[in-house]
Amino acid sequence: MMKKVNYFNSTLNGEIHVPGDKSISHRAVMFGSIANGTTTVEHFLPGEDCLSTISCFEKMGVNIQRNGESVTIQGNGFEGLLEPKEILDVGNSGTTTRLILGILAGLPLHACLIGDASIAKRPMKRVTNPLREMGAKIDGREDGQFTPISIRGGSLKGLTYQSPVASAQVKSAILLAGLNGEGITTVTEPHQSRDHTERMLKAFGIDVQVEGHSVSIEGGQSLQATSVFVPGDISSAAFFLVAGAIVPNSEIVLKNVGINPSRIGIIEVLEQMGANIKVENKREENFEPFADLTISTSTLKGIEISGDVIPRLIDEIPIIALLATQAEGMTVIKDASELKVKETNRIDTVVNELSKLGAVIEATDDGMIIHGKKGTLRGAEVNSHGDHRIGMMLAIASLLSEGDMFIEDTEAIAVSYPTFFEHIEKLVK
Ligand code: SPQ
Repeated sequence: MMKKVNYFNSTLNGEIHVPGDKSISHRAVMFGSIANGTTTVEHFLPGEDCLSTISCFEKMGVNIQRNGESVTIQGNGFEGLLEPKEILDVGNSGTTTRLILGILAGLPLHACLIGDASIAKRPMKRVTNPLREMGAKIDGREDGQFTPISIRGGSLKGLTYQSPVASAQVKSAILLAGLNGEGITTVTEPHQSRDHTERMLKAFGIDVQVEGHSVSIEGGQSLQATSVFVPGDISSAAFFLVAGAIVPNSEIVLKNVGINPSRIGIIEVLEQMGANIKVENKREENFEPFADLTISTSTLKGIEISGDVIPRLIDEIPIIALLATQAEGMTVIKDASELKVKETNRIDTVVNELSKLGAVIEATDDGMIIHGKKGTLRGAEVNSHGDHRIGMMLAIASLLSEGDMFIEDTEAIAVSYPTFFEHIEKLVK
């Protein structure tokens, strides 16, 4: 669907609660499904990706009741999962695909996974290869690189794995398989990726050892059901953090946003660029910290974003690119070639779509260079290309773009932020 928006010359003021964290919502359903007992989840994200996860576990016989943002899962341990009679449809969700493969790797079941056109292009050997090394039988298009993928699990041996990429999905898939492996499974990453799996497994009673960038787990442990509160998603909050900083005369308060240290690269970048951002009321539940964030219109300067911080803000790079167009000077983003294997090639889509608005931005092999303050952006016909984060970035860009903006394929936004446009409307004055 093509959506016409024109928010030019508006200000943004007020308070919102962004929806629940997508990574944590997925894990709550998955871990609840393999735990013993009844798990309850509050402030679950009812986005399409997490609904795909629910539907996959329902197809494996798990009783899951959802009432809006509250979910109850009756888990019967790993053994409670049944061989699915139907194909598991993972929709647009990389997290669902890769973590389910890890869960199924150690079970004596056969399952087939399929997703949408974007999932069909995302690399899966990063998980299928180590899971095969542990003993799972996996086949799929191009030798298990792409969906459709079929898996027949079985007895696994523990693995010591040095991951070539910092990826929470790779780490999580291997650790989940390791729960059914013989002995100890250790995953070491080049940089730390988000650690929601480690934190939530602890909440479900699992002993997880973390040392530097290595995480280890001993096979044979079982998960005990618990209650999970899902904090607001910092990756969703990021769109309004940036909007509050770049739209004149604005101030936005974002309540209960997750501030897990492995996710707060966006706050670090905003602070380094000179933004007025406050983090208040810090609290923690189930080992996940959250806080209230306040952002107001700021004078920004360009910076270099590279190295260790990249995994802490990988999903925020599209909106950071827009932020950089409003900063004084140049912003250089490096070491981010993982962007090429997300819902779209996010280096190319960001550069192409922002260029249509008149931004001065170049793609590099592992990131992009953005030249800030090169004149007012102008409305144009743009396209999310089915990528929720690109769609939201373009809608925020319309706040600073003169004239009408026509955004193709805004439906994609429902993957992670179904109430996104309602929240813009609530804040726009
Ligand atoms: O689930 P999916 O499609 O991979 O979603 C994205 C997103 O932008 O929402 C990436 F495209 O987030 C990933 C994130 O990039 C979610 C995730 C997780 O929940 O474990 C981890 C990151 O990916 P990776 O490859 O670093 O593991």
